[in-house]
Amino acid sequence: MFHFWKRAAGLTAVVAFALVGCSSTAGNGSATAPTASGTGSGASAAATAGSTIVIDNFGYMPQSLTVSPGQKVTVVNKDSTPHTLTASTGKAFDTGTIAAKSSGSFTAPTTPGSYPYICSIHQFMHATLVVK
Ligand SMILES: [Cu+2]
Repeated sequence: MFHFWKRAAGLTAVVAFALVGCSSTAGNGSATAPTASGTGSGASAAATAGSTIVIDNFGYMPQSLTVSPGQKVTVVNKDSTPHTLTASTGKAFDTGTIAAKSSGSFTAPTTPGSYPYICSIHQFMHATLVVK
């Protein structure tokens, strides 16, 4: 009888541990605070954007860059992973692979318009080049 009670108590402890594990995971999932850090320097980044696109942490900055027709655009890859900057349609422009911690460039299309682009290696990365 004593042994049975001891086993039951052990099982209860395991279940309680599992529940704690679940609830702490849910707590982490709902905490969205860490994304706030990038927005503070937005004003200064826009002021110096010019015709340079920066790739940092699997994202393009700025998300929309306006350039003149045929303008040269420099692309700086700050990640430790190779990336490309490739027009989504029509092959209007393509930097080819830009090595980690390196930079590349491309020439903007001469036809005004809005050109979405992606990284051909990580196709979830996307932003837009506006020519006008
Ligand atoms: Cu990439």
